[in-house]
Amino acid sequence: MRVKFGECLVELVQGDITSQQVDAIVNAANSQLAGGGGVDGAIHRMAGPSVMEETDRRYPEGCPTGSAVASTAGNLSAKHIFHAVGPVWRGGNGGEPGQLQGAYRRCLELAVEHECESIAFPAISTGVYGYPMDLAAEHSLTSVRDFLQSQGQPSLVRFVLFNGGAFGAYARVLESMTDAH
Ligand code: AR6
Repeated sequence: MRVKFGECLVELVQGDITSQQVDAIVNAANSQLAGGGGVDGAIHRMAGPSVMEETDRRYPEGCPTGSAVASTAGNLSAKHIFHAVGPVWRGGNGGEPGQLQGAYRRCLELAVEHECESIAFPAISTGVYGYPMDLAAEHSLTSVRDFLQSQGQPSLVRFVLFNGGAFGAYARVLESMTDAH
């Protein structure tokens, strides 16, 4: 599914984020940048050890929740990895929506700073961190739409959803945004 916001395209695909041909791939990291399972495990396995060496050296303090930091992409075909730290879901009253939106926004800022035309996101926080998929779809797509409407770049934002349930949740929200605008 593809929707245009001004000159920018938002695209939903079902698949594996590590195989995307884009300028920047976003990792769903933890605030220690310590690696782990899910997207984080898959990205570090495919990228190779140079990426963890780089984040250890450049970001010894890690990265706060709701933000992101950049590294090179090792063996991946992308030029950059943006390591984004989404919130752990604790019921929704602990500032989780703002933190999730902040993580997406910071990645888009990094994309502009690094002159990326295309960026691929996973559904940050919806795995181990337990963010409900339908709310994650709404909050992340709102953040991306608002950024694209105000900044007019990057040209392509792709969400890579791992299964049909995630794809359906994102598609429903994106569809409702096209009705509205
Ligand atoms: N490509 C695309 N999506 C994927 C892939 C993949 N290869 N693998 C899993 N997903 P998670 P989080 C989906 O748990 O919730 C790690 O241990 C998955 O189905 O990767 O932000 C980190 O180190 C889910 O919908 O990230 C952190 O400690 C989504 O990606 C912690 O988990 C995110 O799931 C971060 O948890």
